[in-house]
Amino acid sequence: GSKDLEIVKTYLESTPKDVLDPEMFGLAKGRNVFLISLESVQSFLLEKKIFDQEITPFLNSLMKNSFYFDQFYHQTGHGKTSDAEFIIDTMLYPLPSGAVFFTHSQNTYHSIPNQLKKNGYYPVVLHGNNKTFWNRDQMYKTMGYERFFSAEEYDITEKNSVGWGLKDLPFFEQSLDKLRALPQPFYAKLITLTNHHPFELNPEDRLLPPYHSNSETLNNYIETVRYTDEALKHFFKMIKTAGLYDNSVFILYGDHYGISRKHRKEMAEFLGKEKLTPYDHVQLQQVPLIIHIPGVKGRKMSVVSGQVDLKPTILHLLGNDYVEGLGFGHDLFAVNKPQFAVLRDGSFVTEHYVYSGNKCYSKLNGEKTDSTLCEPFRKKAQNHLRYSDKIIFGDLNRFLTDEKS
Ligand code: GP9
Ligand code: MN
Repeated sequence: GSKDLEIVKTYLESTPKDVLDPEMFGLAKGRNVFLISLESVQSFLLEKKIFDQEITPFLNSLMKNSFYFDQFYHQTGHGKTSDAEFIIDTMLYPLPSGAVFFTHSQNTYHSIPNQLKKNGYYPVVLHGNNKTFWNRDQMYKTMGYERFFSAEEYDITEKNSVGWGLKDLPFFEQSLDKLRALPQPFYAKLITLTNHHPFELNPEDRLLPPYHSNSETLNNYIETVRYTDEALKHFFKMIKTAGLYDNSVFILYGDHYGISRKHRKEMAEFLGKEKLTPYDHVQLQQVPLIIHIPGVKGRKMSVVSGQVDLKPTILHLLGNDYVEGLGFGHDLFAVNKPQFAVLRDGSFVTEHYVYSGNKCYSKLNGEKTDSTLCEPFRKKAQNHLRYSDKIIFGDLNRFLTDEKS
């Protein structure tokens, strides 16, 4: 136990500390937080048109008034949505196999909610699925959430459901009623659902002309992403009407990919490429990250980063100069943010390289390059994953005190 703790601590202490941007530190202090999980939304659809129509018109316009990260990667494994939640709340990686929400729900985690409660925040989760899915009811208690509004607290009918359940628009509508009744400031995680494989949608919710590739999955995906985008547009309107907009901060992220490798032929066609290489596959793991702070203009942030970086970013934005717990993230606004994202399968991205399947690619043009150029980063990637696994398997966070060290 404690020997591993020393090894991990020594490693973490050997890495450079975040040099915070004073303009960003505490910028959203005391505001409500809307953390919105965009089910299966990948970045390749952003700012893209089919038949001359935008697929994500609302997100595209929101991005223009936000901090928008165009090199942000998901880092999930078998635990899918729950892995994304885990990474964000703990700045740890998910496990090499299985879902940490199931296997390690009794560990100690210095999660975002656990730390924010000390700032007077009220952390909640809202999601229109059964509370036991991904063992959420257990894990959310461990993570320090005060309330979990799950399917049983929503009015779910045949009419307002499709595919996996409650459609995103009625989900947002009913969620707003619940949010209005909460103590403020709240930290609310809202998990969308309609854009989930196999991407079913009612005819009246289809807002784009049908796309015709040989992949029914891709065709449907484009429509459901468009639907979720529309639901978000309405949600923002409702939030403004409710008077909750100005004193809040909005963080929207894609949880993981929606289109698997199986559809690479149709994806290549969609992207106008001859074929997709392992380099392209890694680049397709980019998911949206939009941090919208009403009253702040924002800008495009081209920093190689991943979900693990969200915890320090959120805590710093809310005015915490200390981030509790052992973990691997770096503030996305830090002046010295390392340009680095490792995926759970060991692939990684740096400022100049993309590494996948034992091959090193130039990030600029996707061509194979001398693998010794990737070597130092490969070691770093392995260390991150290995030490993160040690922390989870050994429940090492339980040995830390809550106090600043
Ligand atoms: C289910 C939702 C989707 O509650 O989170 O789960 P996923 O299959 O994407 O992990
Ligand atoms: Mn998901």
